[in-house]
Amino acid sequence: MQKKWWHQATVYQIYPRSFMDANGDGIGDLKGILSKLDYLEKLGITAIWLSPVYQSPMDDNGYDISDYEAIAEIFGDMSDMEELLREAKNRGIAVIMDLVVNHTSDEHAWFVEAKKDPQSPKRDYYIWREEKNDLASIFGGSAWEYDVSSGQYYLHFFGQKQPDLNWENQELRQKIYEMMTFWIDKGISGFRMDVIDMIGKLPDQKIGSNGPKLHDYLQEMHQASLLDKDLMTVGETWGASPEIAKLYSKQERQELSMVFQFEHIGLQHKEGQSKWDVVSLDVPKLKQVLSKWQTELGLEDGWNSLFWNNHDLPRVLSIWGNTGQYREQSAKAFAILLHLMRGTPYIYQGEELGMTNFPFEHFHQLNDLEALNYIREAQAQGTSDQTILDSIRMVGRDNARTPMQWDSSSNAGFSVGQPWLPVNPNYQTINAQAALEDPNSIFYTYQKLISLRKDCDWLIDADYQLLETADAVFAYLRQTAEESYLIAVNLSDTPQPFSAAFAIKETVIANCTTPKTLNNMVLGPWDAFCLKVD
Ligand code: TEU
Ligand code: CA
Repeated sequence: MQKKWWHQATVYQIYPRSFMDANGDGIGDLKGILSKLDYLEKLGITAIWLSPVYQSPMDDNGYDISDYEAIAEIFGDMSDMEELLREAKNRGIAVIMDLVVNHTSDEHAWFVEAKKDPQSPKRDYYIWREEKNDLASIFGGSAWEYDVSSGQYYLHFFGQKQPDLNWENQELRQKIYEMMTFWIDKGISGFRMDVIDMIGKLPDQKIGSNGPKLHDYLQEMHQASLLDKDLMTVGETWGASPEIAKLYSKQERQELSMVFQFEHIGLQHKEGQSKWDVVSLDVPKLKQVLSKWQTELGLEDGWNSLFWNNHDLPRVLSIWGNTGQYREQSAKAFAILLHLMRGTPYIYQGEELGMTNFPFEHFHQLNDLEALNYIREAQAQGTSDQTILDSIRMVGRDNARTPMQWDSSSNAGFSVGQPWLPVNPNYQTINAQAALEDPNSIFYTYQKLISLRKDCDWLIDADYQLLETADAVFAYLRQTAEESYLIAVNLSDTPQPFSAAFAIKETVIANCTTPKTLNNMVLGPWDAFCLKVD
């Protein structure tokens, strides 16, 4: 394997609507991000993954693109984007853009033309059928929408305003590769590829993800736009197994740098049920899933992403951690546990402050179309409003999308206007200013982990071994020919016994007083440490 810059990178995800509002309209924007680059530089991150800022009617907050080469007016304009790329570069920060090419908005010029004129070559950029089958949209309801004017149905695996592109059309594929080159020429450092596992879909066979031509398309894309450019590409691949992950990310196959797979996130809900059927954390299962990925994606075999949060997921502290007495301790524990594994770590905005889910009380406080569709469907099936609200408070996507908490001034310093989503009422204590002033804050744990990632080759090279422990303890060993590191984390609110037959050489990082000996010790609630051992 050839070592690349992104093996040592830590990526920070920005959801632009909610990061920082510079012009007071209540919606985050590019100038807002520019004003916070110094903060990100201080945190030390290598790269920003910027959720979509392209022109869009914002039905799915920018994951419905109407022009791939224009910036949404609410976020700014192309010169703001160019300034962001320049200023990020000056601080040694790469910018990775979100590439949403499984679907466009129904307001994209291609779809407008396709719909208006069934004879147009653009018609075949999308997927039309005389009859619909029972394919379901991921956001609820049928995946087929009837178009009255042509008497045909078009496919949309997501919202009705997100028609799926037909990747079998070669002209369309070329258009996408050209668009990617347009952005690469502007100076971006790579792409996060939205639901990329779905571009090989075969709707008649009811195949959504992992269709037969998926990897052919990715190799074609690589040849057309990515070859020899030292970019970082990460595929959002919900249904990847380690075998599939190797197809995407083995270097010699020339597809993507890494996968972003969700097997551990699947533990948030009952097996075989929808995401809304939430269950509590099963630590032994978490150990099994994360360890499987650690051992199966070896150094020669591809590369994984490491994450707890993103803009589609609940805040990890609210679903698996402790948002009360042990909020800071559990936030640091999750950070230490994940960032010392093999892979590229991702931090979602506010995670470095220990932000939590929002205490939603009314449906009208919600914005996300996935949640709004769910409410309609669940009500129709007779589920009580309270049960629906409980699920949304746990796993609704708006939890991650409330405004970033910068300080204790009104609206958490996010905006002088009325924010598009309510600010979490805990902003008076949980905010960036308070974190920066406290040398023991979660922020500085992340800062330290990010700097370790840059400095320590063992984080990339060392192999991984899960240790036998009490159920609630997650402990693993990372070893190279020369060095051994022990990471031990108590994922519970109660003290846990721990014992390991190693001599301690030094402390790498810890959220607690580190022990003098590993022989029969006790880990306090949410204690976590990494020790160099012999
Ligand atoms: O997400 C893909 C996806 O499958 C999610 O919709 C997921 O099932 C759901 O959010 C879990 O709650 C990507 C983007 O990350 C998401 O924001 C977009 O809405 C979606 O694609 C459509 O572009
Ligand atoms: Ca704004």
